[in-house]
Amino acid sequence: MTRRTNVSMVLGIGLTVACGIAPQAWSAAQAQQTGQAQPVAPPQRAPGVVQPSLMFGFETDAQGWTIPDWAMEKPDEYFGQDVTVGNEGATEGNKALAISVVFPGGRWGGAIVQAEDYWDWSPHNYVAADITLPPDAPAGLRGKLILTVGEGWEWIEMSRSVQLKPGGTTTITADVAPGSGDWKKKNIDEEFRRDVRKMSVRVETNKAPYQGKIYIDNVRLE
Ligand SMILES: [Ca+2]
Repeated sequence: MTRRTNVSMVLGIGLTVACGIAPQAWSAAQAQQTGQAQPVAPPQRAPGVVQPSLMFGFETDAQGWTIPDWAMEKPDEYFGQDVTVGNEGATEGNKALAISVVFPGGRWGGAIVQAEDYWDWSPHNYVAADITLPPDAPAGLRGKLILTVGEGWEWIEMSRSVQLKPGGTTTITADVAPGSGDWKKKNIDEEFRRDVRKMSVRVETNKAPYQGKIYIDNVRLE
C-alpha cells in the first residue's frame, strides 16, 4: 500500500532525471565535496500516470498457469500436486488459483506454478500477486516471484522472499523498472520489463510440514 503512495513521489524524480541529473542526487554528490562521488540514478519510472492492469484473476479457469514439468520431475524438492480454480482465497472477484501442496517437513521444499507468454511491461513499474494461506497453514512459508526474460530465456528470481501469513493474504510486489534492486540480477535495464516470457510464483518451506492449499489471485501490473 505504501508503494502505491510512493509512486507519485518517485515519478517526479524520474521526470526530472529525463531532463538531466536529479537535483536531489546532484546536491548529495556536491555535499560529498570529494569530486569523486557520482550521483546514484533512481529507478527510471514509466512516464505519466500508471494505470494498474489485472493480468490474472482466475475467474473462469487457470488461465494457463501450471506446475512446470521440470518441477514434477523433482518430487524430492518440489511438492506441488496440482492446480485448480475455486472459490477459496479470492482477493479479486470470486475465484482464485489453488495449488495443492504436500510439504513433508524437516527440510527445504518448494511449490512452483507459472504462466508463459510474451509480455511487454514497459508502461508499468511493479508486478504484484496476492498469496493467501488457510488458517491451518504453518508459519514460516515464504513466497517470491520469478521471471524468465529475454532472448536467452534468463531465469531471474526476486532477491528476497516474503513471509506468508497463515489465515491471511500477503501481497508480493516487485519493482520492474530499470535500476530495480528487487531481482537477483544487477543492472536491470529497459529490456528486462519489455520482454518477459514466463512468470512464476514459488512458495517455500524450510521445515514446516503442510498438506493443503495455497491460493493466488489478482496478479497485476502497477
Ligand atoms: Ca479472482
